[in-house]
Amino acid sequence: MLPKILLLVIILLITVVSLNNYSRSESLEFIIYSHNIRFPAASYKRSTKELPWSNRKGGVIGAIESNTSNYSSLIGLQETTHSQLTDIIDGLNQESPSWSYLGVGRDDGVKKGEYSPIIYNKNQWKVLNDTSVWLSLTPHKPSRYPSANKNRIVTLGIFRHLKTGKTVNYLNTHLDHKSKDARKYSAHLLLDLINSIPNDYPTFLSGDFNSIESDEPYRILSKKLNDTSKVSSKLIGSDLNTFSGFGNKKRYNIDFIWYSGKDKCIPVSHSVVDNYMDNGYRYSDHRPIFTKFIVD
Ligand SMILES: *[C@@H]1O[C@H](CO)[C@@H](O)[C@H](O)[C@H]1NC(C)=O
Ligand SMILES: *[C@@H]1O[C@H](CO)[C@@H](O)[C@H](O)[C@H]1NC(C)=O
Ligand SMILES: *[C@@H]1O[C@H](CO)[C@@H](O)[C@H](O)[C@H]1NC(C)=O
Ligand SMILES: *[C@@H]1O[C@H](CO)[C@@H](O)[C@H](O)[C@H]1NC(C)=O
Ligand SMILES: CC(=O)N[C@H]1CO[C@H](CO)[C@@H](O)[C@@H]1O
Repeated sequence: MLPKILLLVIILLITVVSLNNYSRSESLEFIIYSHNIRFPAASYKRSTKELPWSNRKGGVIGAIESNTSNYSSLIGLQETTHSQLTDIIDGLNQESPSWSYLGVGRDDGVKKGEYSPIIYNKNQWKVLNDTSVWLSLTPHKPSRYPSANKNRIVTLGIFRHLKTGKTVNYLNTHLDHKSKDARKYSAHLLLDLINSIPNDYPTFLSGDFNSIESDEPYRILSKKLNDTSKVSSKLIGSDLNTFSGFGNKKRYNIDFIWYSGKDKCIPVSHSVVDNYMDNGYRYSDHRPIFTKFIVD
């Protein structure tokens, strides 16, 4: 008699524990935000409508704050020097002193040159892995692909979301603006890097790809990843071109957010944010983009 009761009690316990587990497996609703903020160009290098960084930074920080504050978020920037990164982290930390970043300067692997940083809130995420890889033939040290104009880098972070326990892989990058060959090589390298991540969690890749949809890097990436501007249920924005220039002449769509997550990951909406400040000047020559995801 006793063993039967014991068995019943054990079954009951297991049921209670697994129901409890089930109710706790909350999905993660979060934002990937990406923006090429334009390096702080010296006055002789600025275009006519381009204001100095000191006059643009409020717009860059304000856009991050207003567009990401409703959800947990991971923020990928491009063309970001160390001093710009310091300004942005300081700006965000005025609201809550919990913002930090991953990434290194692409010229020396420390602070020199532009970063492709990932900015995150320590109250939302725990960093499980922080890796910087150069888009070159020697990816583990500061270096340049032979035909590229600059050193190019990708920042990879693996993040655990504290509240839901969900894990995501996130990469942020900026491909070369001059060399077609370097961009193609970089697209393959990015896919190889994604393939080498030793887990099955959803993976996100954002950046300025200096490539439009009909270019080869886009086609290479789209064989393995989904472009959220194509597959999200909702597309938000009055001008969907991500590159605006500081004037109003040039328009291209070269910034993308990609993901691979199959049925575990739903892109709910994709937004292209206006880049004008109240004074009629733009805070960057690119518009920020962001995708809201649900991860199960
Ligand atoms: C409950 O969740 C924990 C952690 O996710 C897991 O290790 C454990 O096996 C689960 N228990 C049951 C009964 O599903
Ligand atoms: C954040 O939530 C507020 C209140 O619901 C809403 O007005 C605002 O548009 C939301 N912001 C974004 C970027 O969705
Ligand atoms: C981070 O991930 C990279 C690439 O998968 C791996 O080589 C490295 O050992 C990892 N580092 C840590 C600290 O887990
Ligand atoms: C891309 O999206 C489709 C649905 O729109 C989905 O079936 C497919 O698994 C996704 N691919 C990846 C790599 O996540
Ligand atoms: C929906 C929303 O709040 N969008 C904001 C994103 O950031 C820009 C720039 O600050 C705002 O103008 C938008 O209102």
